[in-house]
Amino acid sequence: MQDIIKAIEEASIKIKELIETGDTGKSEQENSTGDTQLKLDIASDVIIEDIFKTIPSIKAIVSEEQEEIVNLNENGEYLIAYDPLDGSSLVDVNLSVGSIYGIYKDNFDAKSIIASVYVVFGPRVEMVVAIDDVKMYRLKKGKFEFIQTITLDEKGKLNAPGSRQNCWAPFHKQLIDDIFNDGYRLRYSGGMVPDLHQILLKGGGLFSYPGTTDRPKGKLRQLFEVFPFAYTYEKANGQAVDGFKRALEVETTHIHDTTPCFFGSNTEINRVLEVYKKNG
Ligand code: FDP
Repeated sequence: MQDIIKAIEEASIKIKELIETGDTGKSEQENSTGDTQLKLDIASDVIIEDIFKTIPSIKAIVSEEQEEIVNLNENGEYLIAYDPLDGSSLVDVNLSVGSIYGIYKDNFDAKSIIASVYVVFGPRVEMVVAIDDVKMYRLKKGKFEFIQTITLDEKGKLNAPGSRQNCWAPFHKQLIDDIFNDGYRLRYSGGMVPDLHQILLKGGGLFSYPGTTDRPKGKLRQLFEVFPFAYTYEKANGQAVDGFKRALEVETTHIHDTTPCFFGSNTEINRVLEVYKKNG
């Protein structure tokens, strides 16, 4: 596992350089979800794959930017699903973006996730590693230095409601309105990594990306985005659900499957579960 964390650190230093100097334009290609890939998405994917290929303990990898699983070492122990540069369309407006890594054993599914890492590229570069607990490191002079352990409070103050509001179910709209009416503040940049990082570091709140009339199964990808952050939130004493059950109980039938998802501290997630149980 330490080799994998080192590999992620190495890749992140290169991706930071790429973000600072690379072309933010579109490529000619689409990924399997139908998003037009940016040149930065493709270049960061290559950086990560090239480094993971040198690690003997990795059995196979799958990237959000690629159609298929790439088998690396038959006797390797770990499977890694990663989103090389989540929110990459925000680089041209100079907002924060991130990489997400889910580390699995045996299968690419929720039951098999054993660790998760994400890296935020903002004014600073920070890496958050969830194994038994959740530890944050910051890049300083070329090295990642331990900063703090992250734990969520029981209740937070932030509300980050994703997706198209005109496609929300009326009960979902009511839930979000009620949360704002209770005094929560809106915090939503459109980058999942910095938005979830903010809620983790400010003690709590709610990030939601529900099923909508245009996307009944949500937008966020299970293996690359939802399960890794669900693992992190649970290890930080928070919760992650699909509206009805733990996100880490959602079944995966295809590596690029999506799911509705809600991440937050206990008070807000219990509120989501109650409303969805009544209406869903
Ligand atoms: P993006 O499309 O820019 O890659 O991964 C999908 C994602 O960004 C998340 O980072 C972000 O939270 C979400 O989409 C934003 O979607 P909406 O604009 O639909 O809320």
